Amino acid sequence: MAEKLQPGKFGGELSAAGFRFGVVVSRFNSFITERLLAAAVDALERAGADSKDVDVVHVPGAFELPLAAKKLAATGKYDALIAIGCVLRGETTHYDYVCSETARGLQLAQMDSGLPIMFCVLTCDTVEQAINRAGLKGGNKGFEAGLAAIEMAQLSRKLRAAHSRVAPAGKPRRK
Ligand code: INI
Repeated sequence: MAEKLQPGKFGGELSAAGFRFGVVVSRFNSFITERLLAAAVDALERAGADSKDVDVVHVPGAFELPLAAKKLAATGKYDALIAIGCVLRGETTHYDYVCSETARGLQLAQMDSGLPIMFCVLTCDTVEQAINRAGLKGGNKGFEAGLAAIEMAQLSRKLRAAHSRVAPAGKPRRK
């Protein structure tokens, strides 16, 4: 059934059926990242994504997430990506560089490609803080990222459809 769009009111539902997702996950601090990954995939599949429509790519550390995400986006195969990492503060300033460049790189990849990329990178002072966000007191940020990916995939599809209805490619509608 054709979906009715109300002018100026768009939202993304939480059904993942028919969408394709890519998950990029860092092996650094894998005790945490594998729990985030399991929860993200669980969210996608519980919402109806087919397991063959969810690809998982591992990279060494969080710093490598942006390039892998950019390359996945360039395949044109996915409706949304999820980038998963865990950066823990150490004794030096290394943490700050890894955090800021990972966030900056992922946002750049997202804006350059136009593909939604979820930022599921924990940036914590302690292991305890990370554990709490990977399935303990603070819930699981991987599950939240899975839901956000579905919502953004849905929203992107709707906005694309709405845009192609009101403005044929290359002919922006004038007021
Ligand atoms: N990578 C992480 O994902 N988390 C960390 O906590 C971390 N620390 O603390 O060093 C980390 N470093 C590795 C980095 O992401 C790169 O893989 C490495 O520098 C090679 O480019």
